[in-house]
Amino acid sequence: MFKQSNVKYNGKTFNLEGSGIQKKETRAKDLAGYFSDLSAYQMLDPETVMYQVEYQDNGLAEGTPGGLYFGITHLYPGVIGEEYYLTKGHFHAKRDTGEYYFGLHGQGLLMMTENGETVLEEVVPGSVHYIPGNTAHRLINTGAEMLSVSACWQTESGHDYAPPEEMFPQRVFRDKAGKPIIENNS
Ligand code: PAN
Ligand code: ZN
Repeated sequence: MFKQSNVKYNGKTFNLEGSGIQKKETRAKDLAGYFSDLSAYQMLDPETVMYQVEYQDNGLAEGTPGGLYFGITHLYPGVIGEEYYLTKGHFHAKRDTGEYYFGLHGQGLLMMTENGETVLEEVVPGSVHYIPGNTAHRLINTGAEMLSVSACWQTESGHDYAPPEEMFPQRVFRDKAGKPIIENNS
């Protein structure tokens, strides 16, 4: 029997379409403590949507062994002070579970930190990124457009949103030439 998948990726809008698509928005008010320039952060409307994650509800409860989830993150472009917009970032609650990210649109960085060592991979359309287990990971939008990145992770993984300064010892700012620079947390 031939059957069509009930979810499709739209390559023009970079969105998922079909049945069972869930959407989760993260707003400025959800990111208290994540940016270094507190006064610039406080000037932002707390309701500003910073990023959206859409994912297929495949019926598996988080924690189910053996399954996978598929989702797409859309991170808006911008800076707070001179620090680029970013996702919260997290460890997986089940630490030793990895994840794949795949760049769809825009330009950014994938920050990965394990044991205090940070790697920043450039995310562009078509780039494939393996995030090993035990590694805190977040996206940073260094471009002028929406950064859209798909992800596939285990249903068992869960998310551990540890305090950002415990996960990431470095930050990415826009320099005077408009290019990303890395700085250590002070
Ligand atoms: C991604 C992230 C997504 C949003 O799907 O959950 O990019 O980032 P935060 O969860 O850090 O807010 C993923 O890594 N899942 O495991
Ligand atoms: Zn993850």
